[in-house]
Amino acid sequence: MADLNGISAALQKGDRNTVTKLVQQAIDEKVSPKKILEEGLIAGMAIIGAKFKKNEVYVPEVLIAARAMHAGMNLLQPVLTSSGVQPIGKIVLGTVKGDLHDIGKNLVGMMLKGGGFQVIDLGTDVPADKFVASVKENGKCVVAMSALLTTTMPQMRDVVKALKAAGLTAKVMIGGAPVTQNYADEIGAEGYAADAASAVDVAKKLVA
Ligand code: B1M
Repeated sequence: MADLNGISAALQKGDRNTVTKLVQQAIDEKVSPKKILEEGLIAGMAIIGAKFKKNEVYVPEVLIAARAMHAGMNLLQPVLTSSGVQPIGKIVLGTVKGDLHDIGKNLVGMMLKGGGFQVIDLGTDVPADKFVASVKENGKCVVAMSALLTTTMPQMRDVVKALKAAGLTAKVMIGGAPVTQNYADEIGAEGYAADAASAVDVAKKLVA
């Protein structure tokens, strides 16, 4: 019988072989892909996110859990697509222009995917016009920016301005080691998250 709790538990351990086996078994038993996603993969990732927030697990554990999540998602994706399950929102994610740090950004992306979002990852060193073009292309979405350098933080303000100048109403959330809630307020970004797990909560509020 399909073992959704087992999927969640294996994902938390970063055991991608077991995740793969149990997800395939659930698919074969015709369990709804939405149920496998929500009660297996997303449930496991939510627990990892909560533990990460409380410093009960660290970056390596989150990365191996995310790798297991990807293994499960790879099997689930075609079934999800054919059964019409929609993501809860779209996120255009990137590290701002001049900044090559992507470890935190990637973690945020993985947690957002784990939280049920579709993530369009523009990579690092992303100029304002690329964010703008992606929002135009993807329609309703949240723009999520990461910056690790005090010298690149001002790029976030430029992106907010560029979105406004282009007449786009996409909400913006920001994060990264030097970034603060005060800075988000100052530049008119609607959301700020201190870590990858909180980023999921903030993104959910912004699409609500
Ligand atoms: Co760079 N670097 N680095 N670096 N680097 C820092 C950031 C620095 C603090 C080191 C130091 O001096 N103590 C310093 C910045 C100083 C400052 O501006 N205040 C620094 C510097 C100066 C530089 C260079 C300028 C060095 C040089 O060349 N002279 C250079 C700049 C290159 C560039 O970007 N143009 C540079 C280069 C590099 C490497 C390429 C070597 C490498 C990056 C590799 C990579 O990312 N692929 C690197 C690294 C690894 C670091 C440190 C050591 C680690 C960063 C990291 O990945 N942390 C870092 C020192 C440190 O932080 N201890 C440092 C782990 C990661 C999980 O955390 O990214 O903070 P973090 O993400 C967190 C949160 O911030 C948050 O969630 C994540 C998970 O909880 N978060 C978000 C991040 N983005 C978010 C977005 C959100 C929400 C939350 O919403 C959208």
